[in-house]
Amino acid sequence: MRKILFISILLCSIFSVAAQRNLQTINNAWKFSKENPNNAESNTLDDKYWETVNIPHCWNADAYVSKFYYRGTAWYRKHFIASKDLMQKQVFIKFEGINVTAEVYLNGRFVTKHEGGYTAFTIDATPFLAFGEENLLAVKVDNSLQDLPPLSGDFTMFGGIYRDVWMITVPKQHIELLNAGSSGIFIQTPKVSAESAEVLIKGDIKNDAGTSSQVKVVNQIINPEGKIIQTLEKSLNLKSGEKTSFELASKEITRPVLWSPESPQLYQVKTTMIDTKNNQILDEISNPLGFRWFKFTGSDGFYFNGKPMKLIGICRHQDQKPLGNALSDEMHRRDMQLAKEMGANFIRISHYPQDDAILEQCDKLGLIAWEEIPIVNTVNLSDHFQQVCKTNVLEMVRQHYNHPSIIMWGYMNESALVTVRSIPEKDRQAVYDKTKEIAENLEKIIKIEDPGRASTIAFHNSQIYNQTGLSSITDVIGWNLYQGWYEANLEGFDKFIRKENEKHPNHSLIISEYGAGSDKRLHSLQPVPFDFSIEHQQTYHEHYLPVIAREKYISGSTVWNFVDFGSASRDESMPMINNKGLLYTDRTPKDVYFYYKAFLRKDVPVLHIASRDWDVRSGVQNGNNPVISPLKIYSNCPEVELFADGKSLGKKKIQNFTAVWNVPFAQGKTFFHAKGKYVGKQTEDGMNISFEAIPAKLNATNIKSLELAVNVGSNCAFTSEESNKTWLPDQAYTSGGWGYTGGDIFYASKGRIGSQIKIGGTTDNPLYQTLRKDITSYRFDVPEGIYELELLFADVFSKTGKVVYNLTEEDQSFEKENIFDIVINKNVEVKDLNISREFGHFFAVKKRFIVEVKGNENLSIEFPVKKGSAFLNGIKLRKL
Ligand code: GCB
Ligand code: CA
Repeated sequence: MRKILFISILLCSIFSVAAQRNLQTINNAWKFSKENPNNAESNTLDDKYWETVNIPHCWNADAYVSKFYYRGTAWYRKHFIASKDLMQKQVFIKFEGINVTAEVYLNGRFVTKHEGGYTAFTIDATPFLAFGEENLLAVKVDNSLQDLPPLSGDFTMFGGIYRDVWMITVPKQHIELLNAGSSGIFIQTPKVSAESAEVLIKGDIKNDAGTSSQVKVVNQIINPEGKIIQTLEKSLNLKSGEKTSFELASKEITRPVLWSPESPQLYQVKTTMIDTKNNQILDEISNPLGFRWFKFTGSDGFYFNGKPMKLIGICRHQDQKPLGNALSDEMHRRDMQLAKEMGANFIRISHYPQDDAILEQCDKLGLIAWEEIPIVNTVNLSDHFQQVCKTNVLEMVRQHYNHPSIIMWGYMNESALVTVRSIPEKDRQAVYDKTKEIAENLEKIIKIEDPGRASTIAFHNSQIYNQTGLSSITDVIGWNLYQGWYEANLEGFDKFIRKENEKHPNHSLIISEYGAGSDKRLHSLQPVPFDFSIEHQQTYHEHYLPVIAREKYISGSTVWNFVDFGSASRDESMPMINNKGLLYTDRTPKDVYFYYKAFLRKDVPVLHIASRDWDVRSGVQNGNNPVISPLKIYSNCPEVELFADGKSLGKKKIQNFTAVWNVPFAQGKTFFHAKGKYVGKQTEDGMNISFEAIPAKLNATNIKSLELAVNVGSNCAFTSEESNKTWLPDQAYTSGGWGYTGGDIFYASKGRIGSQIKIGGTTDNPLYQTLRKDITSYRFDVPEGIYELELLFADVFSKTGKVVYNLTEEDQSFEKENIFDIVINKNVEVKDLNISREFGHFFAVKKRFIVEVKGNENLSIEFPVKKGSAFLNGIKLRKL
């Protein structure tokens, strides 16, 4: 103990810490304006009335309200004092991320322009600063569509300075800070096995002083226990203004502690620059180091540290409603924690480089990572476009070079999607050629920069990538597959990927995306693709995951998407949100998250009553019979017993980490409790479910307290978030009961129930998006009395634009004028109703009527057609 103390005192006295690197955020109290005044960069401009904001900042709250969110320029200004002491120093400012382009000015003078919204950049502020005085840092930010990636994409292009800004102050002699936003130090493990490893450390140092100096670069390799195991050093003479590279190889490290998802053991490399004259520390930084190796194969899948491993994980976007992309570091870290807890060992950082906090967490928690730049959907032919791609790849690789979690660099996602769909055929070949040229050039850069990692790109379900040769460029290819969602059946997935492997046995494959949308408000006992029910999403994942786990040639997979994310141009059930997440935007896990957890976690018991997404239920009841409704459990226990209000409903074997009980529900609340044993450990879960029983036959007694609401034209029950009212799935009329007669469920295109277009004037989109067309009548066999009747309409019979990311060949491309009457018990209540003319297309219309039902005439609403089709989107009946 005494000895250690002595040494550390000694170290301090040898390497004086007087002149070290100073790092601090400059995030608070920036001025912000979208007014774009002239001279916005100038010190004389008065910004007193500008909004005061903190970084991370995003200006696009409007992207949760409208697809026409603000995409343009805005200014940020930061006033700060640069102290006189800094005069002897070199001062840098690092911007971790500004979307999409940034022009930086200091004290009115132009410093730099950075293009690309997802990589960091650093400026040397020194020559622009006024020491001992107030300075002005002004940044013009532009998130409009420009000649750089991404040209399009199924995600919101949130604008702003949305990641941290740092001020980094160092002595005149320092580790290089202007190398593509990197740390300036690059660590490789050219040899690594369980027996031994070697480390290669490269870097640049810089002398910004007017005189030359003699320095020493000392690199300490520190093991996970904090012990220095090797010190590599080199003396260098630095002339004034000179930048010098160094390269140091370690001696053999025997039996290195390996980094892996189960045991993410990290070494550190501490790089210290010392002034030889006085032994003072000039500059010092630490970088992570991990010992691991891996191999992708076409037929055998993936190997990590010499052993087969299935990569199973997530894709992740960087936003969170309502903040846009302006997340704090702890929010990023929380997401990685949630992924790790689920049992993921892999993440595709999609579709662009993300915050350093993400990579830091991947290293620490043991999440193997794929990171990529955002060439999405298509490319431009310009040299400028390609140049930005190259710069962004270089920045990504250099900035995140030292993270052992990263094993793969990617650079394209579905790069032919828009090319195929939206570029005229005669121009397409040129775009394919350019896409390939860009891919080949980026591939070269990656292999020169970082020969130790694999390269990859992701494709959509099309043979165009094989035909154009794009699938032969990278080490690994990713397939984004949505059979059972955008295409008809789930098994199409198994067939497609098996065939790919047969045709191209040497392609190393990852299922880089697969997923299905879900909306907590929608529930179905007969789920179908594209109904956005919670149940269909569960069915989808319960099919895909076992196939991925079973097929040996599949190296791994990443779910699309970990969290519901912002996509302003998307409509569907939750406009402006892509709801394929395993978690909601606020990071509450959906039940299906626990399917993954049960499947993946072997170290802890998992038992989850999968009804948090469906704890308010309803169903149609015949007489006094209980209503049967399924209750699902996700668990890794072999067997589970379920109890309802303390009474056992029996034990069930768990299959595919799932068991379903058909539970007899009665009106009211039931407490469910489940018990199991996992590797000798007891585990349990409990929750309340409330149930509303809706009578199949209506009579004078049960009608009194009833508000009967039906989601016409849908297989799903819909619960409004605002009123908590549930609209039952539609049903056909039978004598003595209630339901529709005539007509069909409306499909916007093959396999897509309802319309996918946003409905104006409501937040209950799914209720209005589904409808019954050519309906003859809706009937309720009810006793006499006075009723309030509510009819819901939205005319969706209109041409709509091509929504390219919808991955469908078909669009809603019909147009039809619809005129019909509303006749209630033979009385024409509304004549020649033309919804679209009166209210516009895709607009929610609710009509209420007070009707009297006499004797035993019952209630019948008819829709005689004058032109086009009659239709009905929802109906509600209440006795007064
Ligand atoms: C894809 C895209 C991704 C979309 C996803 C979807 O294939 O790569 O950006 O968000 O599909 O949900 O449609
Ligand atoms: Ca409906």
